[in-house]
Amino acid sequence: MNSHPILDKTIFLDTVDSTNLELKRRRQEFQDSNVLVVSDAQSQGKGQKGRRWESAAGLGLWMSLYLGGKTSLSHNLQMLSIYTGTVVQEITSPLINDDIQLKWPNDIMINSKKCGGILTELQWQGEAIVSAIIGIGLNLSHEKDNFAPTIQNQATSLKLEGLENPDRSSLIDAFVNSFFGNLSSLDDGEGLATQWNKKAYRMNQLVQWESPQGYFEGQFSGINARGDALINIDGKLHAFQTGEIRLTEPL
Ligand code: BT5
Repeated sequence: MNSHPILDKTIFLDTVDSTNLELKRRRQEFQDSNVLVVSDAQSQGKGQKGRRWESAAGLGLWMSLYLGGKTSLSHNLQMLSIYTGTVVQEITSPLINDDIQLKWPNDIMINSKKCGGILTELQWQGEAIVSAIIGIGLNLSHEKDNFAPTIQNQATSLKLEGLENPDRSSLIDAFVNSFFGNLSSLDDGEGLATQWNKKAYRMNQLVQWESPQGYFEGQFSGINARGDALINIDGKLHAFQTGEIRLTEPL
């Protein structure tokens, strides 16, 4: 791990298909730098597994961080997402009265509604990770009807949660300072897991769990030092690298 990696450049765009895609296209140009791209709007904001991320103009913080080779990337994808979630949690918590929670693997939750999401993608050369792109979407100024009807009951924004005037640029500054300032905590998987677990959504609660291995009900027991989700199913602890807690009411 480089002792003090820094952000080399920030690029502001009015609109783009996806800030993750923009960085992927421009990887040759950025080489081993660390670059942040922020866009007012995204026409094809991406979630995981080809899902769509609503990214209307001026309503949110839509940005992606490219980490070139200067920042040693010996970490797994899960831990980069986990770390990024704790950073977003930390910088947003002081702004509102409610608890901001982290839903495995990559959601920012307030009052059981989704306020943000993280999409981390790694670029490989053979066995080595050569760069990472971490996309962060955070809903800032949405009113309820700014969201598509299909997600109105499960999405929220900082404004809807009581922050009168969310300020995008101070959030960007806070994110960059905290992300690069605490990067060494990525080397301490146990510590990071402990920190994440304190803020975990549905911790120690019964959850419905959907994964490639099947559909389960069990008690969510946080994450381990690799960022795997731990689910207690019939008294036995299982570690999952993929899967999702279904966004339904508590059982
Ligand atoms: C995520 O995916 O939560 C990752 C979202 C990452 C978005 C950022 S924005 C900057 C960067 N550039 C990109 O193109 N992407 C990243 P996932 O867990 O798959 O959640 C997607 C699901 O969340 C959708 O299927 C909807 O149900 C819901 N959703 C879509 N837009 C939303 C929004 N703005 N707020 C809350 N929920 C939303």
